[in-house]
Amino acid sequence: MQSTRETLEELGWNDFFSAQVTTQQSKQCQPVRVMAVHRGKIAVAGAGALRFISPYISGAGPLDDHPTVGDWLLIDRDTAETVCVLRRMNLFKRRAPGDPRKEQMIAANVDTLFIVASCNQDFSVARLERYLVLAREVGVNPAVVLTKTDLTSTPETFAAAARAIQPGLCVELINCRDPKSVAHLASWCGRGKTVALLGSSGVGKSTLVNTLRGSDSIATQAIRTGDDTGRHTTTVREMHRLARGGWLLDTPGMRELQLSDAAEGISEVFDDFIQMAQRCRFSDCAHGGEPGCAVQTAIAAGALKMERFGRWRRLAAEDGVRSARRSKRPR
Ligand SMILES: Nc1nc2c(ncn2[C@@H]2O[C@H](COP(=O)(O)OP(=O)(O)OP(=O)(O)O)[C@@H](O)[C@H]2O)c(=O)[nH]1
Ligand SMILES: [Mg+2]
Ligand SMILES: [Zn+2]
Repeated sequence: MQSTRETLEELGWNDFFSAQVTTQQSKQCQPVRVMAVHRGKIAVAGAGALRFISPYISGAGPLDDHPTVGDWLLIDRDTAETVCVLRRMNLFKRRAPGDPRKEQMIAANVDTLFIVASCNQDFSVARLERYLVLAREVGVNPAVVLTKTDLTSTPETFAAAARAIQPGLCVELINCRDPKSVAHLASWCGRGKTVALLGSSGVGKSTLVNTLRGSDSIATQAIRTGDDTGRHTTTVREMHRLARGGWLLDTPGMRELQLSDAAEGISEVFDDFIQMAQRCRFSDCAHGGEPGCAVQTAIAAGALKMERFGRWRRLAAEDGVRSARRSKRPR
């Protein structure tokens, strides 16, 4: 029989979380991790079996106080009511689709992010950059996982485009359906570690999780032939266990990833532009044709790419507008 501590550690428990629990709380409460978020209920696992509880916390305030997948909660030993969400190592959020004033939590307490995209006509550098900005902002180590290498004769072209986004970025090429091709990805996901998979619908997130687990328990579905986009098959954010002990967090494909308050992430991913902009003559240079603009000079000389400049401006403008709008909101 393994101890409670060992069971919790397999779920990702560590000193960061245990240090937050008071002696009083440890008598009355037990820690559990949110394994899945369903409509109106959450699945949690701890020292006991998996069970479903209400996501409701009495007295909870803003969105961040509520549980999301990957969270550690303290629940009452008698009533199973959630007492609190423990402070997170990290939290992935985005602007809620359809309502830019709201945020949506994606996942918490993630060790590695797999940014999943496929080697087909749905591939987009701009989209990869958005996910990468999110990972840098949140402070979680990312790897770009490019799928469907079996369906293209030029997988390296896709990999090169992804690698060009940021020096040192880890880019993996795989066929999700082939156990041999995906096996090495399991090394990111050791005992108690959580790897979250984010990406558009149809890129193969669930297929990858199934193959790594040697199972077909998660539903997958063929993509549309016209434009290679997916059919939004996965609807639940859910953690899946690997035999060797780690966790893969499968998520529903995102139509759009609208970032919120991501200035730091943007400046990390576009560090080449940030560095160059420091050499512009005017400190408030908008790089739109001002005299002495180092950015435009570098673009003209071919040292920086025009398309990348456009994407950087778009992300920065989007983030600036959002952050300004938010800071005006009454608290
Ligand atoms: N040939 C090939 N097909 C793949 C690969 N990865 C996924 N597929 C297929 O692509 C389709 C979509 O895969 P899913 O795993 O459902 O995609 P998903 O990212 O989970 O999509 P959502 O749940 O909608 O977000 C399925 O028919 C898979 O069999 C791959 O590497 N090669
Ligand atoms: Mg899926
Ligand atoms: Zn400039």
